[in-house]
Amino acid sequence: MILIGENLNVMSQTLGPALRERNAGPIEEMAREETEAGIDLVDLNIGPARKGGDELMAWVVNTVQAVTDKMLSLDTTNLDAMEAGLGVRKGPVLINSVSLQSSRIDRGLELANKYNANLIGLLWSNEGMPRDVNERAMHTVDFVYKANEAGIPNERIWIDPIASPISVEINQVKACVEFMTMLGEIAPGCKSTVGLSNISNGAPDALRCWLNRTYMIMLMRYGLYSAIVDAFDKDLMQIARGERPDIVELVHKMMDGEKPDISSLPKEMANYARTTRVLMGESLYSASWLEV
Ligand code: THG
Repeated sequence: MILIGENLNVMSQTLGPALRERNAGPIEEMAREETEAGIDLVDLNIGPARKGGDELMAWVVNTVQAVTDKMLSLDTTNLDAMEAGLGVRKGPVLINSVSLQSSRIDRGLELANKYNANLIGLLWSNEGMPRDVNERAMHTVDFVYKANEAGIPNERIWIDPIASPISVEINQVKACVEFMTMLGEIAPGCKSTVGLSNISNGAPDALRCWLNRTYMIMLMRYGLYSAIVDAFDKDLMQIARGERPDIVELVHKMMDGEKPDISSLPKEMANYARTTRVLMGESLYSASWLEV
């Protein structure tokens, strides 16, 4: 699995001000720490950055590429900022992201072509969030067709089906898993990615990691290529690196219909088993799902 570190973002209470003040120290430190934690790409999330986004993105790219050799993922909806970052980038790069919205897709694809970049195809359209697995499939076909027409081969496209919080709708959680089973057929050669922490948005902080890790394992079963993750969740990193086959086996067997006796499992395994049941929609999500 290719891991994209989510931690360098403008929502952060320390990094937000550092970005606005062009204070390089905390930004460099975060890029170094994510690199040491073992991520493969550093996501540079400057948000919508409507004012001065171009100058900001160029500054972040320069700041970060001075301290890490990792591939960079430029995360903004502002395509002027995207182009400014691409213009100063000296190594491989991922455009995060290009959506299907008619106001964005042509320019986004043009940038990917011009700068020979990889790109995340975000399945967000003029109508907003896809409603189910069928809309995700339709949007993927559209996106890949347009990208190919613009000269971008499938190998450079990473499709993101858009994970959404379990606290909002379990059917959307299931739709992304189902989508993963179809992607290889719909778009051969395309890669995949997903923002894992989205799934636990709104859940109590101490419990978010269980949802993030378990969802990753479920998507891994159908070949998830990469994920945007919390670089400092050590257990998640270990699972992604194949160092916890015991947990992966438990979750995958449950997806195949096995029903382990959860009360007889050790606490850690029981947590994964309970979380799997919630993410499969077999038991209701509540903020105390681990206790049930
Ligand atoms: N798909 C793609 N790109 C994405 C997302 C996606 N980029 C943004 C987001 N989703 C992934 N990045 C984050 C970054 C931070 C958090 C979640 C997802 C997060 N942060 C904590 C919080 O808000 O509580 C802590 C913030 C902090 O202090 O660092 O949850 O889906 N293509």
